[in-house]
Amino acid sequence: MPKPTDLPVWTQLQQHADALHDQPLRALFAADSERFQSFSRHYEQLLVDFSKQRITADTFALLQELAQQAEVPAAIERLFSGERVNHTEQRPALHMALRNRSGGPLWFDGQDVMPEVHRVLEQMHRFADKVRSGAWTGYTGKPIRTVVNIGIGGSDLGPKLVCQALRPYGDPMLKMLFLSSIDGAHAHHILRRCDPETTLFIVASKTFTTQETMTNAVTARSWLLAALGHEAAVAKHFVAVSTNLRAVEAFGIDPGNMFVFWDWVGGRYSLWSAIGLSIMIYLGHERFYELLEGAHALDEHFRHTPLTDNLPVILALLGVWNGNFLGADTHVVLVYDDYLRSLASYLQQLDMESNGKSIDRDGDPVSYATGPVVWGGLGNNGQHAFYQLLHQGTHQFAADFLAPVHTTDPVGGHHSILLANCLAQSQALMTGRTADEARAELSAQGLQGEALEALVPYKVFAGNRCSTTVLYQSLTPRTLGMLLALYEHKVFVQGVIWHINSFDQWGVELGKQLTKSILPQLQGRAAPTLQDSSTQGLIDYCQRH
Ligand code: G6Q
Repeated sequence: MPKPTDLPVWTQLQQHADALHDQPLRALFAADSERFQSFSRHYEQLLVDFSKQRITADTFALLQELAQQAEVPAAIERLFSGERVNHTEQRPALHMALRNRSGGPLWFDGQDVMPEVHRVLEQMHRFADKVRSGAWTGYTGKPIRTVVNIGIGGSDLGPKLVCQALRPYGDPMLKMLFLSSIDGAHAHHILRRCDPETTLFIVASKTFTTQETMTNAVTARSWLLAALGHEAAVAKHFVAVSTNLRAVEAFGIDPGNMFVFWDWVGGRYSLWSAIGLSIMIYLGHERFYELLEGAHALDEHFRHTPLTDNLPVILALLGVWNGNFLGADTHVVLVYDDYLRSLASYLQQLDMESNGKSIDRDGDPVSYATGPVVWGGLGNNGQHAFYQLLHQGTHQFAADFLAPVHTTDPVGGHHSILLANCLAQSQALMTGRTADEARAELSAQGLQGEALEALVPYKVFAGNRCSTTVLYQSLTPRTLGMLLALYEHKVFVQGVIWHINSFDQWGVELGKQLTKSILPQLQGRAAPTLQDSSTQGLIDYCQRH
């Protein structure tokens, strides 16, 4: 696979970006009344409007050419055919198998992985049904009322996002809690909300060695045993989700209460696997399958749709255009949907852990920007907080607005006001306000002369800030599955173009190793080893105080 900067089209895009510099978005809209039709695409319940991106028909054609020259279609086929696309760990990335609802096979190393996927799905299905119906009881015979997922990173963010997002579909009798941080305050506050007799802990860890998860699991087990007084209670209140059978047994969880997944599922791509057990318990198996079906529909779209209409490919190309040619180094996710309040954090991991890389697939340092800083949150709240920077700050950014056309909670006129805010913000970012417009507005408010002129510069909005708007008709399990798969594949395509491996995460290792050398010192169990003076100073301060 080629390096992007070696592709002829890369230079053409640079020249094109320079030429486009003087054409504001406003002018592009004024010149073409069909701009929305040209630069928006539908797929099932999704509408993706990218007409507020700084592109022309030429830009779009050049970006398509970039995808061709970067051999994106061949890379998609390699992904789906189970090649070891994660070359540094010698693994495929076959999360699409977890939601493959076609009945057809998906292969890895000459073996169809689907029978195993179905086996575990059925095991989850049986277990989830028992918990939901009350047939599975705690040690003292009471039904489960609280489910605590203990996991971190990929073993936390996905299940938490989906349970929050699909709350209207969840069992109102079940309280869903997510324990992730090593901060004892998190365990303390979660356990305070649990009744040991009716709580089920799901220890979710691919490796079953993660310090935070194992420490929280041990704490939860001690808490349970202190309350219920018998080791046998563990089997009724703890289940495990992992790829590591030995570690699960060593922890004391009955292998019969273990749900497996496989090395070819990356942590941040794992909510579709047994890591989604909490989701299935909360929503029930039918809704969980609908979530998988939505993601599968998007997988099919991604695999079979020509590049010009292929939503993940389009989003990926726009990200590359903004990041590598227009100078945007952050990507802000602005969500007008309270149920998706954790989406920005979820996408932050998906994108930044996948594409926050600076060594390419040949082992060479890259000479171009790769994954952006991803941030954001609830858009309407953000308007009263950080949007100032978006409208009048000095940073270049790209934005995604997301909103549902229909709300699940029709309360008075709230939803149209919410949508109006969403649409107004992307419009304001795009059009801005000229000095003449600011002057006219101030004058209409009764200001004149020097007082008016002094305020004008502050009232000007440069505009020309680009965004994509993703509307979905309503947030169902199916649409959520589609949305998440949309972003997964976008991230993959960008990794292909940037010639990096989106499926490893070596960058998280060093801090873990250093923690192990600092901890014994902090606990006073070891003599000081050779730390730098800052780290040693901080250790000493903690010990003194
Ligand atoms: C995700 C990462 C990371 C991982 C956590 C938890 O892609 O690998 O976020 O999910 O570190 O790991 P375990 O599931 O092994 O506990």
